[in-house]
Amino acid sequence: MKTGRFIALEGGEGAGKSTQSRLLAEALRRQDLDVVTTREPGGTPGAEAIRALLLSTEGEGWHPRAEALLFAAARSDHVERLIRPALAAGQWVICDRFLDSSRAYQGGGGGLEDADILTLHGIGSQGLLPDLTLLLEVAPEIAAARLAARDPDGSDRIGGRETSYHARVTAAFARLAEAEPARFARIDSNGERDAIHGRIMDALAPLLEPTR
Ligand code: T5A
Repeated sequence: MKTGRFIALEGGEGAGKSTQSRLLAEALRRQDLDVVTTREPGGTPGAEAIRALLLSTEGEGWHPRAEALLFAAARSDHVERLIRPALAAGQWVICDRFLDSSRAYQGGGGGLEDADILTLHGIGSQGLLPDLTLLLEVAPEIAAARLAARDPDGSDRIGGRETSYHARVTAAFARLAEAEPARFARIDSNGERDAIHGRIMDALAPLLEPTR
């Protein structure tokens, strides 16, 4: 069976994940690779419906455990219906957020046990992991300035959280990357888009080598 490559981009809000996903997909397509871009929560109709529930500002909000279940359910549908079939067809899947967002946000930010989040991932997605996880790391004030420039008064249920929550998320991402250096590449994501893209292509070089 042909197998593609699975690349996830992770990091806090405003780190530039969507921007860099797009630039990466364009670069890989220029190398004649078959590329699918997708995102979490979302990526399939069912998972996008769950995304709408998660991001809604109506009602009482979700407890971290309920949130973790919803993210895992969305991911399960996404993996089953989009990611695994694309990989089996030999496509490169570039995913804006994946499992490590649950580990950093619901775990690091929300206080859930990492083992519990991994258990949910085992049940929902049979433990699928990316071949490479690009952790985009940016100074908080730079991320905040980017988000303010894009959307001066925007805030949703998930994004609109206090500074200490985001600090815990950032620290959790760093711990995850330190624990699995073979799966993670930490990308300095301050500065210009093209310079960051260059760092990402450098990190991806070992994966591209066998396909040339
Ligand atoms: N979540 C998600 C969980 O809690 N658990 C989970 O399991 C999962 C999967 C998702 C929320 O859900 C949470 C995490 C999030 O809180 P979202 O709307 O998808 O919400 O939020 P983000 O993924 O964070 O998306 P953002 O758009 O906010 O951030 P990005 O994608 O990192 O940044 P991007 O590329 O959109 O850039 C932001 C702005 O900055 C500009 C862009 O043009 C854009 O305007 N920009 C730059 N400007 C200057 N220099 C650069 N180098 C720039 N790069 C980008």
